[in-house]
Amino acid sequence: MSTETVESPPSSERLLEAYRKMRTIREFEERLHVEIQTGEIPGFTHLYSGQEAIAVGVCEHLGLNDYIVSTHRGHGHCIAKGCDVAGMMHEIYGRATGLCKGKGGSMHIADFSKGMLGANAIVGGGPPIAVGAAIACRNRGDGTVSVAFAGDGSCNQGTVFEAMNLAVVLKVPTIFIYENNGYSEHTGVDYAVGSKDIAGRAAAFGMPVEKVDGTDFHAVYAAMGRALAHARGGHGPFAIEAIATRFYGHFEGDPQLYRAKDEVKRQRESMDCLSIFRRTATQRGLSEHDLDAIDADVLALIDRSVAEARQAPPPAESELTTDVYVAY
Ligand SMILES: Cc1ncc(C[n+]2csc(CCOP(=O)(O)OP(=O)(O)O)c2C)c(N)n1
Ligand SMILES: [Mg+2]
Repeated sequence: MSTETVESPPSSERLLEAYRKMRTIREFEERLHVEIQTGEIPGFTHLYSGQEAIAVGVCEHLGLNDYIVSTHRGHGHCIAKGCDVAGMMHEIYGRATGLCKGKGGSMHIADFSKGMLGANAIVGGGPPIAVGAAIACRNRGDGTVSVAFAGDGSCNQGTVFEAMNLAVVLKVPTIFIYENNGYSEHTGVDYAVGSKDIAGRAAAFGMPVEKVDGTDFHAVYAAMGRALAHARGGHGPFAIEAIATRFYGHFEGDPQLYRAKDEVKRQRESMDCLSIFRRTATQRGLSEHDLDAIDADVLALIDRSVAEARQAPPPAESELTTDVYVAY
């Protein structure tokens, strides 16, 4: 029987799985960045590249029955929670074979069978949903939790304040993950966040908080272990502020005139969670050979997913008005 607890350091198997997920997110995004320029992908797309250690450090702790609620920058959260990568690619291409039958696309992708309750185009829209899900978790009494991913921009939204307050008052197992990537659209955190202390805002509602380096998988994983022990133990919500950066613009096509000329280049050199992970991988018992093999597998998976998505049919016209309401 495994003696692994939420607070144990990750096993080698888990580290390899975490690396696979982070690499999958990265290659998924790098490939989308290229494919979007062909004009074949409809709708708006926000890339997660650079923030992979956050989604994976958090979700590696979660089971199938735990919930996550995502943001408009949701591909990484989906992959980390175990959504089918090809199904996601088909969805983003708007194909009938996609996770949401091609009707959701990048910003409304969801897979309830994996506990992924949806991306969300409303900034600050996720935390209230996560608190609702956590009420269900608590009522079932099965130890499950919900996680709300939210950007630094959402920390100025009233919905997030209300959700945090309610989570504390009702003592429900929600873990709020503030992903501080330095920008809300084109506005810097330094300008837009009055207190400059995002985690401190969550603390003010009466929950424990931690601030971590979001480019370090191990730091995120350890903090999430402590958050989960707290939430699963019936002690109520917990918040983590994870600091990282995004390697692309706010949306695909953003000219990024608000960033210094070589900012992204410097960040790719010093804040790449995959390079940071690989730097200490051998000391943690992983082999370069295994990591290289994962890289090759992932590239093949992404190639296959794109090729198949291109060939797949769009939703039929007769499907236009189905799936508008949930059937109970
Ligand atoms: C309620 C609401 N206000 C404004 C917007 C427009 N908008 C879309 S994304 C975004 C920035 C969000 O920034 P952040 O929360 O930091 O997430 P990031 O894009 O950095 O991942 C804004 C203002 C929106 N979608 N919803
Ligand atoms: Mg942001």
